[in-house]
Amino acid sequence: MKLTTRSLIAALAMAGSISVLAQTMKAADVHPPGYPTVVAVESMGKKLDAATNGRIKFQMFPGSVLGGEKEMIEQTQVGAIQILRTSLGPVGPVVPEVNVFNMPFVFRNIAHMRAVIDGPIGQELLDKISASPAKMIGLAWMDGGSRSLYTKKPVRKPEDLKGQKIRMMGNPLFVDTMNAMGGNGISMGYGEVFTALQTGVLDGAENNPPSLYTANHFKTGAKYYTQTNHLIIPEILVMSKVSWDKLSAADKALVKKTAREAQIEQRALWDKAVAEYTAKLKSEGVEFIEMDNKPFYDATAPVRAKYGVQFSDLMNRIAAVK
Ligand code: GTR
Repeated sequence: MKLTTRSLIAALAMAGSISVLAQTMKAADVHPPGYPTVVAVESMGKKLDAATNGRIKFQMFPGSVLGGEKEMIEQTQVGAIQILRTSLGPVGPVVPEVNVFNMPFVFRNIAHMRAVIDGPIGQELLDKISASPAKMIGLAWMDGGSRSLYTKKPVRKPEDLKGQKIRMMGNPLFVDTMNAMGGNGISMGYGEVFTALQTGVLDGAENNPPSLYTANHFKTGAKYYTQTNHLIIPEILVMSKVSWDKLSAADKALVKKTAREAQIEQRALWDKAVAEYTAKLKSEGVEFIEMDNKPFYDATAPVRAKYGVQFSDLMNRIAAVK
């Protein structure tokens, strides 16, 4: 039998060593090119390309071109997307254990969230995702800052939210959070929010400054940005288990290493983006409303009680992280 490269590759593939095959992994994100998460994942792809002599590469699909986060999570589960950067919010319905990080005011501030995700609890949650039946491997965390409310009418206290329809990410926990905060929580994909704000289907939404700016939501009249900081949700980089299982042990280690480097790179880019987009929003006339967020914290206590009961030990451990 003549042994051509092609027949050798085919034989190896049949023998299960298919990681020798060059593969371009589809990487997806709802954010546009240039956004910190997109840049960090692209740079991870370049490192993998260089380290494997082109055997593993990423092709980035930014700006929701492959769908919203719910749809992209589903595609990742079946292996149609290989690398996904998503908020942890919409992961909650498929891996309920991660909801501990999705609870309102579970982190005191960004520094606290970072200390938790960088430590053993962060690793435990990544491992829980990988071990769950969701068919996704938790590779690394990314920073999604702190989410606050933006509305067409100024809001300073829970009573001001009465009757206001506020978009929340797809997870019943967030709808309950908004209802507890005084508004009417409406679950909707990120890509639909702009039109819904414009047409009056929504009165507001909530997010961090880079998202508020890059998704143009502030251009719909939702220009009052109330600093509730009610959700500090880390974002996550996951790989489809279907693709992961095809990698050699050495490639798995390389993917994990470069993912961790992407986490570090994204954090630095994120801090710059928050400063830059906060300044841009202000210069576009967005009013940042500083207020006491304790009434919002108090109002969401029943949500922490309802969803947190299954995580009480973990929540104590999170609270104990300095
Ligand atoms: C952004 C986050 C996205 C997405 C979006 C949303 O802050 O980076 O992953 O979750 O919010 O509100 O849907």
